[in-house]
Amino acid sequence: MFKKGFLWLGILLSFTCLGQSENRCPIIPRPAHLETREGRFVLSNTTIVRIPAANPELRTLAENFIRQVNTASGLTLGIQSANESGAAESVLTFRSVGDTGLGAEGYRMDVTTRTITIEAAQPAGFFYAIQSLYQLLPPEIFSSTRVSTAVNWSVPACRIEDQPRYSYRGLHLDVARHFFPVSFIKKYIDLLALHKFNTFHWHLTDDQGWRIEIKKYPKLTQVGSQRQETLIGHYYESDPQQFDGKPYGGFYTQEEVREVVRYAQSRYVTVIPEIEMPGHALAALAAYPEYGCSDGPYETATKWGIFTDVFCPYEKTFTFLQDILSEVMDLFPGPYIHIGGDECPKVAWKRSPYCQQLIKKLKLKNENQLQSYFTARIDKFITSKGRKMIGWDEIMDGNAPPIQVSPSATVMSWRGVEGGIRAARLGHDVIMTPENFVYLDHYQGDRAQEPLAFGRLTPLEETYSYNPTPAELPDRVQKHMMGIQANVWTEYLKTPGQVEYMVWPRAAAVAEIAWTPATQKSWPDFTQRLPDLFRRLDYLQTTYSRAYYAVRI
Ligand code: TNX
Repeated sequence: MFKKGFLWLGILLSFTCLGQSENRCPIIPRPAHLETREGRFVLSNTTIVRIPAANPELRTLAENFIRQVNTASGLTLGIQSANESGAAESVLTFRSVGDTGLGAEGYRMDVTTRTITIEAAQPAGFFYAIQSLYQLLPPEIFSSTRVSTAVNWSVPACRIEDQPRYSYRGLHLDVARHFFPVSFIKKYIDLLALHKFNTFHWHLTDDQGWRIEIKKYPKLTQVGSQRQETLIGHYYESDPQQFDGKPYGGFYTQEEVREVVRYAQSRYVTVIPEIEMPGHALAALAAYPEYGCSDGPYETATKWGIFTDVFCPYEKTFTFLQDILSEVMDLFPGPYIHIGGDECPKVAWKRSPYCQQLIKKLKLKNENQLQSYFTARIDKFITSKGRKMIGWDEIMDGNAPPIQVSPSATVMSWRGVEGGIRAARLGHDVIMTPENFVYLDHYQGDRAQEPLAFGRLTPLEETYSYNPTPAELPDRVQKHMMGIQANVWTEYLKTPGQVEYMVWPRAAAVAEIAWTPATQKSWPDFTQRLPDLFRRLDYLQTTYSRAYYAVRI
């Protein structure tokens, strides 16, 4: 009797486990609330996608979903508007509701064996529901051609209520050190949207290249987008310096920029352009030397690092930069304009009689304050156009009387977390992007095994462990923490494949920090969903790193 009891318990347990392993929901980022149920919803040729009448935005979302499903599976899912009649056995319903209680990006999804019902208040919510639905389907769903093997095109029955932890969820890409074509930028945006990021930070200018066409100043791209050759190998270690000896260049036309912005918009991604000032400006100075403190000549940098030639705060420089920003604001409709502000050496300003006089005239204490003055003027200009300025945390370095950086400036905290916390205490909105956790140009595994990368080791688990708003931060600080962003600097990343290798899977860890409530975040659970991510990336023809399986530190 006792033995029989054990036998039944064993059978029952193995069934439950089987059920669980069949009905896994390997969504990244993990939803805020997820309940699995028994059974599966099977897609078939009789499945109908039912959408609200007269809602073109939802119709487009549904049609895109159907196109992808039909392409990969060879099925012929149909679409039906809510006002059309007709019964269907298996239905995926999009229901637009006034208020889900889950915010503008939230959604509810109910999957039974016969129906899938998605409810959201805004199109972005439907978009995120669809990204979850893709990830509940087999990874073959991401194939760009019809899959020839037998696949069970089904979704585990479950109930999801989802909404993001942070309103700002960003991924950055430096296209100045190395240039990447529009086709790759679009693929990058696709992947970030799939993981529910809503911001793409496009680092468009730096010492080594100016990558955006500005009509009023054509030399910025004619001269500044080109360099003579590129340093290969580490620049800060003792290796003998080597150059590849090849001219290098590239830039985006304004038409291409508009195309990227539109493409991102249709995936609910805002693009933030970054125009670096006053430092990281050599490529611009190579084109227009009159805006530097000496007469030049300057050359677009061929090495990596920080350069002492920066914009000089002449009146004519402000005019030049404001003209540039005006064109930039025409191209990028989003609320934010990023003006860099990082790593601006003060050597040239110290030597310049003009700067020294200006410091006296404005009663400033030092050159750091001169940078704050510079930033404050640019901020005023951007704000006057109805936009918001973002800068790296150095924009706060000279923030002391008589200079007050306007509290409307948003700060990206990259040199650790303290700068961000300090700025938030002063009432600035802050985006956390600390280099020790979310710099994806750092090594992710054993240096001996990994391709050349920047600085320290930041393995997947360390990235995953980051919490931008730990409970001990006071509420008045927390409320200014808008979210998180991972940065991808490309000194050592020449090809799309090399970029992807550094980004995935660490960006997936960042996505989970950005979206999933702290209580639902779980490293062991995340690692169980990794193989699913890798299979999806395989079908998406995206390179990724398996360093996690090798690193044990
Ligand atoms: C610092 S992060 C920089 C970049 C470099 C990066 C390398 C930041 C705002 N500035 O210019 O590419 O380090 O990790």
